[in-house]
Order: sequence, then structure tokens, then C-alpha cells
Amino acid sequence: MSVTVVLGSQWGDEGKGKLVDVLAADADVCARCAGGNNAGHTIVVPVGTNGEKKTFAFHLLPSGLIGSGVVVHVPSFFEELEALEAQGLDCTERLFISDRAHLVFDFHQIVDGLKEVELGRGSIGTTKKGIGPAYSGKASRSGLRVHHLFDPTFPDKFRRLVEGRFKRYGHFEYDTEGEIVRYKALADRLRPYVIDSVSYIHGALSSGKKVLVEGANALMLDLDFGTYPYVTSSSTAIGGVATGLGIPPKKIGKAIGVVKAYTTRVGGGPFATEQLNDTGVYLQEVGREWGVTTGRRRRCGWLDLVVLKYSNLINGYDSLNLTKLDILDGLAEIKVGVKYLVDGKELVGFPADLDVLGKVEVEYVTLPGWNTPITAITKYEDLPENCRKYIEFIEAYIGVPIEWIGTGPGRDSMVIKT
Ligand code: 2SA
Ligand code: GDP
Ligand code: MG
Repeated sequence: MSVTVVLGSQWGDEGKGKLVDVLAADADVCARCAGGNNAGHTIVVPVGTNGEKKTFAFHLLPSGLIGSGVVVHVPSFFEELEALEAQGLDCTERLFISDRAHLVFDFHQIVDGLKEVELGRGSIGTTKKGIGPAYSGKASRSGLRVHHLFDPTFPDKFRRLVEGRFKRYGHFEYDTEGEIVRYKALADRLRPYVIDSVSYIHGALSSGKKVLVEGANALMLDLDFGTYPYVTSSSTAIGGVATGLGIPPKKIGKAIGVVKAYTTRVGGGPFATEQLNDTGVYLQEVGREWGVTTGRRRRCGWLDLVVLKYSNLINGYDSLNLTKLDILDGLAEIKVGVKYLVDGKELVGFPADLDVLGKVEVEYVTLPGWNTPITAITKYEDLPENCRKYIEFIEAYIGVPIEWIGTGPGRDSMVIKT
């Protein structure tokens, strides 16, 4: 089957971008199905032969196809494109946007900020990229899509939308007429990228092309199955592939879960294995855990296999990519969360109710560390024994093979386990 899907299995930033970069060499079409420029991926690529490396930061890009389920902030799209072009990456004629994708405007971003202020101490900790307000507009059937940019009624529809936000949030500073003028020019620039993505992707599939779908964010941030309301506003689980690209589920041949060897989360919300201690600081510093989009520090903790098991139930991974294992190199002991207990009783499944989640006591298994740098190792058998034991413990617990092991940020730091 010709569709391969890469999905985040935890709270995001597992290193999906790196795996997609590795797999893209063998794909004809790379597609994104959900989210917007809230996502962030860092890719480190060797250049030349003297060990020099180049780092690229992506937000909405690098997919070949931005699918219907994605929300697009057009000015950011061009900014990102220009930044990549300045780094020598030419995306001309290989980047397309679905005409059905919804638009994110600056007023959505302003409203995102206002909503967070309204929530006060209970704020979600969003990226303030307007993601929630844009998806709300889509669900309430008042949103504007990419094809509307080319419609003569766009200015009226846009004015009506902004008026609605003024009614709800009071009058905030916003140059509605200036935006209409700006979007007329942006529409002309965008036109060459806009396609009917359904025809495009099905044309590719029927001619035997390989499609690689790059998940954004992760299962625990999914609107339905994540730690609601501390989630993003899109379907980041496997269902989002079908709804965001118009691909029947039976066309998905392989689902790969990307799992960080420990856990991180950005923004508010429950995090049972969080370590607000020296271990947390170690993971944050050694793992360089800060956001690609907003620069925020990521909260850190031990690997949570209860989360991973739940994530696998929903996404049905065929194999896993364990990433950032090298970050654990310097630890004498490594803990792994294996059970959630409430009042001494094990919970079945992952709780929907955040009050229950708040009461959870995590049962850990402690495994010995390996105290050896692993980044230069290229063969599975050459990894230290305790390192292999850590990998095999996760595999056995989840019942899914670990196919790739990330041992460093570079494209070449990836051990394949056969
Ligand atoms: P939003 O902006 O409405 O999607 O935020 C809702 C929640 O989803 C979380 N979220 C993320 N978590 C991790 N990484 C994300 N992307 C960037 C990155 C984050 C950054 O890759 O580094 O740069 O800060 C991302 N995007 C959304 C968010 O923290 C909220 O909890
Ligand atoms: P994504 O959102 O899932 O694509 O992940 P991000 O790019 O936001 O965050 C992952 C970070 O970890 C990036 O800075 C990557 O360069 C880095 N990274 C990915 N895999 C590895 C790995 O195996 N080891 C190390 N040390 N860094 C990695
Ligand atoms: Mg990221």
C-alpha cells in the first residue's frame, strides 16, 4: 500500500520532522493533513564532506502538499518560503495548497491571545497562531477557505467575519480594509500553489506514487482523544489523515509512531510523569527542549508507557521511531511510567476526566543507564547492553517493534533495528 503516515505519539516535538526527512527520500508526495503554523520541526542536514551541518526550521512547510485539514496563515506561508529560499531551498513547483484548506487571519491570532487572557490561570498555553479560532470558525461554518480568496465576494465575507469577532470580543485594533487590500495581492501570489488536492492525491495514488503523510502535533494534543481542553483544535490522530486529505483509511499502508525516549509537553495541562526536579532540568538542558515556533521551554519528565499504550490503541502503529535516546546517555538510572493508580487501584485505559488524572499516582520501573555516548553508533548490536534493554522493554510493553532509533539530531544519527 502506498500511503505511509508518521504520527506524534506523545505531546509533540518527538522528532517527526527528522523521520519525515529520512523517509522523504523514498516518497513521491509529502503531505500534511492537520494543524497550522503552530507546529515546528527542526531538521539538521549535513552539507559538504567536512562534517558541516545546516539547520532548517519548518512550521507550516515542508510538505509537498498542504491538505484540506490544515489551516493556513498566508503571510506566514510566504515568510517561511522566503526564509527557506534564503537558505538555498527552492520549493517552486513542488509545493501545493488545497483549495479547501481554511484560512487563518491576523484577527484569529489576536482573538487567540484574547481568549487566553479570558481563561486566566486556566489558559491553554497556545502558540497564539490563531489555530483554535480558525478551527472554531470552520466548525461553526463561518470560516473562509483558500478558494474564497479568488471570489469577488471575499471582501464582504471578510468584513462580516471581523464584525462578528468585534461583537464577541469588543472592538480591538484591526485594519479590516487594509487587510482586504493586502489579501488581494497575497491571493495573486498564492494562485500558482492552489490545487484541487483530492484530484491531485488520488491521481498520484492511482499512478502508483508513494505518499508520505506528516502528522503535526501529536495524539495527546488531539481534539477528541488528547487531554481536553489542553489540546490543539485539530485531529492529530490517525483519523485526521482521512479527514484532512480525503484519503480512505484502507489506503493507509503503514502508520509509524514517533516516540521520544522521555516525555515533553509545551503549555498547560496534565502531565503525570513530569519531573519538577533535577531530572526535569537535565532533560530540558541536555535535550535542548525549547519550542521551534515560540521558543518556549518544554516541560520534561520520564517516558510514560500508559500514554504510549493509549496512543497505540488509537493510532495502531505498525512500528515506532524511538528518538533522542542519546539524551539519556548521562543518566545512571532511567525510570519508565508503567501504571496509573488512583486510591491504590490501577486505572484501565487513559482517563478523560482531568480531575481523575490529577489524582493519579504513577508506578515506575527503574532501568539501569548505560553511561556511554551512543551518537556515533550505527548498528543495533553495537548499542550498549542496557540501552538495548531499555529499547526492548518499551517494545515488549507496547507490543510494537521499534524500527528506528534516533541517536542524535543529524539525519545520519538513526540506527535501524531489523
Ligand atoms: P495551539 O496553538 O492552539 O495549537 O495550542 C494548543 C496546545 O497545543 C500545544 N502545541 C504544541 N505543543 C508542542 N509543540 C508545538 N509546536 C511548536 C514546536 C511549539 C512551540 O514544535 O516546538 O514552538 O512553542 C505545539 N503547537 C501547539 C500548545 O502548547 C498548547 O498546549
Ligand atoms: P517534531 O515537531 O516532532 O518534528 O520535533 P521538533 O523538531 O519540534 O523537535 C525535536 C528536536 O529534537 C529537534 O530539535 C530535532 O533536531 C531534535 N532531534 C530529533 N531526533 C533527535 C535524536 O535522536 N537525538 C537528538 N539529540 N535530537 C534529536
Ligand atoms: Mg515540533
